[in-house]
Amino acid sequence: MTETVDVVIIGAGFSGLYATYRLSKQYKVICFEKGAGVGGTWYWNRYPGARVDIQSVEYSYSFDDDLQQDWKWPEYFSAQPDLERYANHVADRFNLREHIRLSNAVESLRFDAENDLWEVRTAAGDYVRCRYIIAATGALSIPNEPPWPGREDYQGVIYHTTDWPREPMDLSDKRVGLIGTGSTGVQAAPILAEQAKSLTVFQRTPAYSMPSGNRAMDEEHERDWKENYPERRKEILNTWGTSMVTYGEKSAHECSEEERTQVLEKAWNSKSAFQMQVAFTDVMTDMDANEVVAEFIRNKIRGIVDDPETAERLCPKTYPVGGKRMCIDNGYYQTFNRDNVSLVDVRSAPIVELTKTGLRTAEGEYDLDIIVMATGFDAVTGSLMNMDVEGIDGIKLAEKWKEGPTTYLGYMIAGFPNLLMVHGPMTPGAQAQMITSGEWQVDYLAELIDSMEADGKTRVDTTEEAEQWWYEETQNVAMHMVHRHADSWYNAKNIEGKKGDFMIYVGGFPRFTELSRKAAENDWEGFDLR
Ligand code: NA7
Repeated sequence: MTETVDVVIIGAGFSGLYATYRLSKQYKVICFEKGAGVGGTWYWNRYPGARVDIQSVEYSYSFDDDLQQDWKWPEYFSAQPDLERYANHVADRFNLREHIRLSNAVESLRFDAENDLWEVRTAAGDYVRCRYIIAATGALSIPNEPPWPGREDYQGVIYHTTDWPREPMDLSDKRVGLIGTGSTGVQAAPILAEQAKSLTVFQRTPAYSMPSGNRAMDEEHERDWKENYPERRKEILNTWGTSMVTYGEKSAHECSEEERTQVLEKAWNSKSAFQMQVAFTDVMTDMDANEVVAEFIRNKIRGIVDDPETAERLCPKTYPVGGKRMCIDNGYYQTFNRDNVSLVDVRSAPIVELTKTGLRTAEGEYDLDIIVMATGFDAVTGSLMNMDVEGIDGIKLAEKWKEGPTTYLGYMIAGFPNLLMVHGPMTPGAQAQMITSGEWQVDYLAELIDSMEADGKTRVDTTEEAEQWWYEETQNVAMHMVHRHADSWYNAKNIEGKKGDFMIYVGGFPRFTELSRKAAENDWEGFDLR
């Protein structure tokens, strides 16, 4: 039997859940989710230490005041189980489950241009026709596992952090190897070090990280936020990263040594990585100003880590602060003072292969019972590219994007009408706090659908000119930012062979929303409505 609905939403993560809530009020909606539960990122990522790196009072939904007043976050920075519990609570509280089909990954999408309908086929055998697709497929869902040879010979166990088993594991007699020191590796290392017999951290590029200062939520802090939510949520939308910061008013160059230290000490203890990036007016645009912050962090590392050689190896020196995601940790650098932890530099001596008993780098062999890959993701485009998506005239998305993605404002792809994306390529992505910025994008797309319905339109596409304009804006804005001096998943340089254009819009959330609003107010300029 063929079902026909108005909207198919792909993904029941935080954006997909909100899209389901928002759109099911007026339209017939189905939300397909690959996982067996809701929560997206917070359903999958259950590795030891998994925790949000933005304060939970901010990293939470704003759409319903009763929800934000009722919900109690146990800690400043919630751990994965609390975030998953929150996602489930929202699904239950707003009766979203009647629209959601779990363990049901979308495999293919085909546009039927005669009828302006999408045909959706899923792994569980569902076949649905719908007028609109909202792809809330997540920026970080397809794991990146470098193709080292010898994997089949290795007799231990390999886990990518995003596929961590649900059952508790006893690591007390295990020699664990952790590859990768991004946000994930930095969170996992302290816990793995406590639980395992030994931990060897294989580091290619050291992270800049600052202490989260996480602790149990104190009542005063919670009350203060709950009393001021309406104004704070508005204010957040006007910040560069949709997260509360106090903008520095001076350039780093204008400050005395003493002033610099004062400002940076305050930022270091602010519980916000974004605060380090705005401590001075020019941290993210001027490499010399950035270096002031970088050296401050290096000195912190030198002060924490006992062994000077290890400390120096942990100091990032090849890219600017904030050029890739700055980490916020719970005792990461202190971990290297433990007797059972060692650090191996795989920049100078890369990993060559996995062996029967562990792995081999260009300099030596390491025996490991478990290898933990905290090696990141085929980010931003991976999840959509993994589906078979066919637009007008049989054009395949994988073909269109083979050199890298192009989109209009991150919402649409020319030749793929009525396919709308949340956190799509060339949106601010993780350069903004993703729940609030996701809600904003869902509201924008809902407004587009509502206006089409009101005007009797059945098709919205975009043009290659509009895509080209947004491509240039995205690349140009990055050329003014220090991000251009770092290889990261923002510019696809984390995956070998990718072109290296910016896939994340680093011009700040306010500029992104301003340009989005301008398009809407200009009769949906750049969108081709029929
Ligand atoms: P990231 O930030 O992409 O980090 C991946 C890490 O894995 C990073 O340290 C990489 O080193 C390392 N990596 C990747 N490939 C290799 C190879 N071949 N050899 C050695 N090391 C490697 O992913 P995360 O999961 O930590 O964080 C993703 C996002 O989650 C984060 O941005 C936040 O938004 C939350 P590299 O730096 O590439 O040299």
